[in-house]
Amino acid sequence: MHRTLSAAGDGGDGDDRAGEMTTAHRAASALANARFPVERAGNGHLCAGSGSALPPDIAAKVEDHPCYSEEAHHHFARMHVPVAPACNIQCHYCNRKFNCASENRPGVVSALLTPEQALIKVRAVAQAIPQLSVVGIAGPGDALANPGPTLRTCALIARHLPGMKLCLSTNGLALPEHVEAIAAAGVTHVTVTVNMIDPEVGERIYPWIDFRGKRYLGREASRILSERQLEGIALLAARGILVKVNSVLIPGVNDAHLPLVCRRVRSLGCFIYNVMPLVSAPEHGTHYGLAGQRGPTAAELEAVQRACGGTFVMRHCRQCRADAVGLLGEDRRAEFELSRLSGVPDLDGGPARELHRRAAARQRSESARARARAMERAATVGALRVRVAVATRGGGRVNEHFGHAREFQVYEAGRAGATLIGVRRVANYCLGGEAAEGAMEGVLRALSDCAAVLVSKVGRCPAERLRQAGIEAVDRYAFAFIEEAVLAHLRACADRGAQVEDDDGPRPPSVSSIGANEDPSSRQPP
Ligand code: CLF
Ligand code: SF4
Repeated sequence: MHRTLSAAGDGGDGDDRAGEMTTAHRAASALANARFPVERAGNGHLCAGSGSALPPDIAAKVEDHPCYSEEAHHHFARMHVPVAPACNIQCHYCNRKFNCASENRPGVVSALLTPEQALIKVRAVAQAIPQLSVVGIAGPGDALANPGPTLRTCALIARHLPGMKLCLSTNGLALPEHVEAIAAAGVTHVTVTVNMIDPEVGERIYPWIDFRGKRYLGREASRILSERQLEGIALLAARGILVKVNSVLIPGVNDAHLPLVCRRVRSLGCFIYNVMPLVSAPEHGTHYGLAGQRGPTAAELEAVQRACGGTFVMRHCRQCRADAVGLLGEDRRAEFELSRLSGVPDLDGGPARELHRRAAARQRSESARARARAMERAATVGALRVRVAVATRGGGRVNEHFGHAREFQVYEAGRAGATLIGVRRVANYCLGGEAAEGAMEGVLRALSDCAAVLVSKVGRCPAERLRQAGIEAVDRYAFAFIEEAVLAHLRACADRGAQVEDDDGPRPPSVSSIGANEDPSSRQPP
């Protein structure tokens, strides 16, 4: 089991991932950072806030994009419009579904939209959700295998909602010849899925591609695909479009290969790299699902992310559906089904978005000050490190009840700061006042490497179940900023003389959990 509370060696700090970089990786990193010098804040954020090292034009692209900035994802929402049904390749992990309401994975939608329908939906969402900052086209097929609908949708949104960011996701096969059209359509962010740079690995992922009117199989298909992907990434970067690369982690197929992929795409100007765990189950009907290919464990995912290194790697991806709506981790698509939208709204919600933007900026400044104060207090914890889960429903605060949480954000804290490790999805424990015992088992499994879970509220029964599993339920930081709370918990662990834990060692003693019914407004900031 991963250590939950541990002593780091010399140099152990809040972001020792950077210390794992090889010389070659440093060189690649230096090259990429020469183009996009990401601020390496102690908290591990890709940060475009005040004092950022990012050039202003890049900072403007990053600061409110929930996928390109970890911090922004607490405050800003995205939506996907499913206008791209076709695909020009086959991935062994893909089975697209166009009328599925239940599966929560990429390639799945409730209904396809025309570009005109997409515009109606975007305007409706923009009016209702002031956090909306970006509209993406992420399938359910490939955005650039459907260039007509994709580019027309972008043009319509750019014309009617000029401040909205436009984002595409593609497998990259048709990318090189579309870079200029993408830029002309106002697209500022493109994600390319790159699962390999070696055709020998690729032939275990892609059975075929369709390229210039011909079907290619096996290794030849992967060679062409890889060349096109890498060429497209370099062209995008040269054109000033921010590039994110997604890689699907497939245990036993490309897990050892992904650090090479990461280095290569970074050397070409990729801005941020995202390792996504394979989603594989027989009921999905994919080749891998039916063949029994498993997805990675949380520990395996984390190991590959660490091998890829540092703050370059995204940790907050939610593997969205192609019709997702809301904050990452939030699912509001049912509110905006086309059949519910009566006519085109007259307003685009611009004033409300601007108000939200200002409020978010104030919150982020306040959070940064709180983090700085908490880091000062945590500076003397020595080598102590602690891993905790956090229940949040947005705003960057510990503000979700334990029983309502559908996911937990897992942080690791040390004297140099708090770093997001990943997001663990769960079934929520509380169903209309009834406890779901099966869900509790899932939560305990998902948080088995955490010493504590920070929540806004927790009942006595679940708190006791957690305690028996060695996980402390802590509600004393309710409504505090997340990193402030995580660092305050680290400080509390140090203050009570927590013992360094090794794999066979004792669990830490319980940190006080103020009564579940206490009025949060009466609390002192941690
Ligand atoms: Fe959508 Fe992707 Fe644009 Fe984001 S999602 S097209 S970059 S606006 Fe984000 Fe969703 Fe992860 Fe994608 S959380 S799956 S990284
Ligand atoms: Fe499916 Fe995307 Fe692969 Fe096409 S590129 S087969 S849509 S996962």
